[in-house]
Amino acid sequence: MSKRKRHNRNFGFATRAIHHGYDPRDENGALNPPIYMTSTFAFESAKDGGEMFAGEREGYIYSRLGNPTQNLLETRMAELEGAEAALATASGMGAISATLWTLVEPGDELIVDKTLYGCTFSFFTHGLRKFGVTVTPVDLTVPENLVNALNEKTRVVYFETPANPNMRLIDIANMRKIVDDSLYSENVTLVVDNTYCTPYLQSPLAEGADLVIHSATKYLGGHGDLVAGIVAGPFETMQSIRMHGLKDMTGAVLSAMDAFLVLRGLKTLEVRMDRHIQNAQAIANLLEDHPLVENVYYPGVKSFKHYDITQRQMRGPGGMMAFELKGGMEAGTHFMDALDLVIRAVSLGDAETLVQHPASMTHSTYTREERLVHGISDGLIRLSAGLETTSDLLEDIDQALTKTNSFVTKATKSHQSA
Ligand code: 3LM
Repeated sequence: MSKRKRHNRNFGFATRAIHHGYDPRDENGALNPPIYMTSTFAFESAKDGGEMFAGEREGYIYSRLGNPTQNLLETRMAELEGAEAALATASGMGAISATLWTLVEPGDELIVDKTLYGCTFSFFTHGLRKFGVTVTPVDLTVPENLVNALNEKTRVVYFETPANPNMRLIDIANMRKIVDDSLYSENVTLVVDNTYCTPYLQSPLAEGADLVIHSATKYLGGHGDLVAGIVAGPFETMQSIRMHGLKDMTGAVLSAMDAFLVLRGLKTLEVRMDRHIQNAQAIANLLEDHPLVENVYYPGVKSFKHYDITQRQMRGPGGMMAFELKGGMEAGTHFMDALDLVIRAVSLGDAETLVQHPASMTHSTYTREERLVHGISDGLIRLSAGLETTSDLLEDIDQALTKTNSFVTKATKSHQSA
C-alpha cells in the first residue's frame, strides 16, 4: 500500500484500475511497481520476528503469507470490487478451494447453481463431498428453488453469473433477499464468481453477495500469459481465508511476477472490455441472423432469456457467448475446424478470439447425463470475443458458417436418399 496519500477524489473505474494503492514517489519514481522476487523477509530483530508471528506487529514474513506485489494487487482488486479486502491466489481454482476449505466443515451443506465451470463442479462434487460436505445443485434462475433448498445445514450459496458455459444469469440481489428472509441468514455466505463480467461490468458485493471470486487468468490478466485468482470480501473473512484456506490448506499463493502481470492487465481492463463487447455484439448479431444457427446465448441480444436481469445487474453484455448450430455436435465441430483466424482453445478473456466445445473440453468433468441435467448440450459452442478488427472476425465466422452449411445440407441429402 502507498505510504503517501494521493488526492482522495472520487475517481472513475479506469483511473482506479491504473493508480489505486500505488504512488511512484514511494518507489524511487518507478512508474511501475517493483516485483518483489523474494520468498522470505529479514526481521529487524528476533523479538520483531516473534511479534510478527504472534500477530502483534505488522510486516512481511514469508511470501506464502503475503508479499508487497501481491498486496498491491489485492488492494487494487478490493477497491475495484468495493470490498474491504482481497486475496490473490495462484489460480481461480486456488481462490475457490481456499475459500471453501475455510467456510465449510464435515456435515455442512453447499447449495450451488446447476451450471458451473467444469473444475468448480468437479471440486465441489468429487472433492468436497469426499470430506463429508453435502453439495446440492439447484436451478437458481428459479428463485423459489433457493427458498426450498435452504436449511439449517446450509453454509454457502455459490453461483456464477453469467454461468460458464451456457450464459444463464442469476439475480444476485434476489438471492440475497431470499437468504435474508430465511431462518438461516446468519449461517450462510453468498459467493459469486464474477469471472465473466469483471468488476467493470458487475459488482456482486453491491448487489448483496458476501464474497466475490475471479479467475484472474481471464479478463483481469487479459493476455493469456498467466494463471491467477482473486477472492474479495470483508476484512475478517479474507484474513481467515489467507491464514487457513490459503496458507495451510492449499498453499496456492500467487507469485510476485504474476501479481505484477495482473496489475499490468488491470490498467487496460476498461478499454479492453469495451472492445470485447463491441466484437461480441457484432458476432452475436451475425449468429442470430444466420439460418444455420439454432440458438444464441448472449446478454446483448433481445431474444436472450434473462435480458431483464442483464439490464438491471450488468453494465454491459460482456465478451462471452454460447450458441448451438442446426446439425448439433457434428455441425459444431465442423464449424470450429473451418475457422481460420479464430483460435480453437479453452480459457477466455484474451486478446485472441477463442472457441471451444464445452461438452468435450471445459465441461468434460461432468458425465453426459450430468451435462444434460445441468443444461450443457452436446452441440453447444462457446466463444470468447477477442480484440481483433471486428470485420476480420465477422468474415472468418461467416465463411466457416457457409462451409458448415454446405456440409450440413450434403449430410441431410445423403441421409434422406439412404
Ligand atoms: C475455461 N475456466 O475455459 P483457473 N471460474 C470460472 C472459470 O471459467 C474458470 C475458473 C473459475 C476455464 C479454464 S478449462 C481447462 C480452462 C468461471 C476457468 C478457474 O483456475 O484460473 O483456470 O480458474 O472456462
